[in-house]
Amino acid sequence: MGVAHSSLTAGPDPGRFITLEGIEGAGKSTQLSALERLLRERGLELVTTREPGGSPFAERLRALLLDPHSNGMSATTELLLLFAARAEHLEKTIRPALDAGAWVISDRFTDATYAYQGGGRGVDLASIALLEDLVQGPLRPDLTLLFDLPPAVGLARARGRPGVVDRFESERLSFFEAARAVYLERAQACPERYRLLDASLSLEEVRAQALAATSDFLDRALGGPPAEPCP
Ligand code: T5A
Repeated sequence: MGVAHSSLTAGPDPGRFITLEGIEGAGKSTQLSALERLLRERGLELVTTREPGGSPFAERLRALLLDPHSNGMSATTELLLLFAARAEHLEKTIRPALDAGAWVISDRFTDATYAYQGGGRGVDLASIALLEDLVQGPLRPDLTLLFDLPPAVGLARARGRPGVVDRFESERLSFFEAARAVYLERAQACPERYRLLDASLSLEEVRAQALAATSDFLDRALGGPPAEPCP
């Protein structure tokens, strides 16, 4: 997916923020176009975006973060670069869209930091929470679709594609096992926000689950104000 794209006009309802999460090869990017179609068919203005990245400068930080030549970067440097990219992404793309009444779907957001840097790299989760508050204020996703599958299956899919294996994809299996565990813990702690999808199934079955979860959320969201976010 490229940098964010949109057509913005103010709507009467506040925009909602949807994130797609899961380990490598879970199928998030593949299913994004079906979700996009669903929202547009319901007449919603929509911005699709991704992390790391989603604004011009954040995309430059993404290139640094994914480059295999950046190996050896300390976990703290990686964490701060991710939140620097997120600050840009929020300021240049996400907040303007939500403020204009558009809906936003982001392929990854801060849950990925808890999973990869917290679970995978062992960064203290409280430090991540501090940066989250600093950079985001109270903003949290309204809905998170967690594409869950065994890391071995996801990695086989991701590494089976042509092209260079990026810095994260070349991590060991235990890194992704730890990331998955954090994702699942977070989803369990906040069932109001997360929808857990079985991403090990076929493309069509995963799509059906993603569309059903989003459709259900749409019905509730269009009928009332946003729910209180989990802390
Ligand atoms: N990161 C990111 C952090 O460490 N911390 C952070 O805070 C953030 C925001 C981003 C990297 O940055 C890290 C995490 C990532 O490692 P990326 O390239 O954007 O790098 O990584 P991903 O988002 O993981 O992208 P992937 O492409 O690997 O995963 P997707 O999008 O979940 O998978 P997708 O849709 O591209 O599918 C992968 C392959 O599997 C096939 C597809 O056709 C494709 O070939 N596939 C299926 N095959 C069979 N059955 C299905 N159900 C399938 N679904 C997809």
